[in-house]
Amino acid sequence: MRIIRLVAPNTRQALRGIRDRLGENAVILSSRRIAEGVEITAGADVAGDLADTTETVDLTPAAIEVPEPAPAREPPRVAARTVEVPPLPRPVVAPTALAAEPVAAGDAVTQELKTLRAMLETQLSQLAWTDLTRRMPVHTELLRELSELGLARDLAERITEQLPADVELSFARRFAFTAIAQYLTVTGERWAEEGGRLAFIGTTGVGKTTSLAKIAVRWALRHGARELALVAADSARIGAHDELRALGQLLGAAVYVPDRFGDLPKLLSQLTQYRMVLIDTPGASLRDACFPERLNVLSGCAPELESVLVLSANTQAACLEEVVRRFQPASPATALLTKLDEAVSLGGSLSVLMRAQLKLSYVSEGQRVPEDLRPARALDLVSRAVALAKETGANADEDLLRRQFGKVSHVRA
Ligand SMILES: Nc1nc2c(ncn2[C@@H]2O[C@H](COP(=O)(O)OP(=O)(O)OP(=O)(O)O)[C@@H](O)[C@H]2O)c(=O)[nH]1
Ligand SMILES: [Mg+2]
Repeated sequence: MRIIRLVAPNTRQALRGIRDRLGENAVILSSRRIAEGVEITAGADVAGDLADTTETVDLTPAAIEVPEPAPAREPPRVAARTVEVPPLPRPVVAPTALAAEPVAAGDAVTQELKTLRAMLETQLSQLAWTDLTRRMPVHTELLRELSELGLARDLAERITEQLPADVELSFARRFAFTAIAQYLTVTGERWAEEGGRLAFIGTTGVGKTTSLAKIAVRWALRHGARELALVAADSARIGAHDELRALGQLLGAAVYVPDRFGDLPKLLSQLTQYRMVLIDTPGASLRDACFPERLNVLSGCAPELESVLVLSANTQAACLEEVVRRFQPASPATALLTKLDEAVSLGGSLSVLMRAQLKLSYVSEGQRVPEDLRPARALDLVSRAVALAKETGANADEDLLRRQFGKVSHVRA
């Protein structure tokens, strides 16, 4: 590798100097401000005599010899015959549109610097990832496999960093899967034994009412319906009340319909004789004006009322993160994961649960009531995530891996 330590009055000149000497593939190894301006050390893989050389370049005005000005010469005479200049091609964009957004010179430089910086960062992370792959092949293989499960980057890093340097891949895998299972908290069959006051909350169509029905039937099969009450608090969807009335009738359970969502606290205080109270809430569109108000009502009923955040496993992890954030005011401590049967990857949803420290109660994997519901078991879910990745042939993109984990390896280096 050819290494150059370059001093220049400013970053722009320093970067240009580096690019001129080392080319587009230069990688910044360090940079710092000094009294003369900036000092950047960069390297690039070059062949020939310059390979494995180190050089110091000083571009500050004091270091550069200013050549004597050349003696003034007669300006060259332009030939008398006129030169034919071809007409400019017609602009593709209307001139007014061009004039509307003039690019200031400063902006252009800033933009160029940003591009250059992004390019250099990408190259640095690529170099660092390649280096880590060579030095710690088991760790990088594990990072790749965890990415293929859909596990979030920070969790994959946290797990991999705990492994010793000379570890075998089979041990590393077992360690990682056990770690994920430990980070994932599950409630077990707490509700089925003790009952509770549960409000099923979540965005539209995720399976709130279906999951409520599954839990109601399971409770009725185990304890009978005498101590079971269903509360139809979804007045947003046509037919939502009827669904719950029909379920109540089928099970022989009491059904209550509050006039307004805000009446929930009062209604709950009247339902003390029931060991299991299951509340169906409207599917929340996050932009709905009533949404924050409903969350306030629910949080006002805590801790007697437990808000259960229903999340669909076939939703992108970034969307799930957003949903968890938006429902935070209702302080849900528990989640229920639906539509596992429709998910193509599970690591993302599990990462969201782990990050938010939401305890997972049940998982739902189909529409059948009550069959397609089972208590969440952490190791089963990890196995399921692995099986799904194999089934779908998930393949971590090499470029993405470099960009994601290159920085980690740089820190380790
Ligand atoms: N494949 C699959 N479908 C499910 C699952 N859970 C629920 N569904 C289906 O998803 C659709 C919506 O379910 P609902 O229970 O009505 O969802 P919701 O959250 O109550 O919907 P809104 O009240 O409209 O917000 C229905 O067709 C359910 O049968 C599941 O685990 N897997
Ligand atoms: Mg519903």
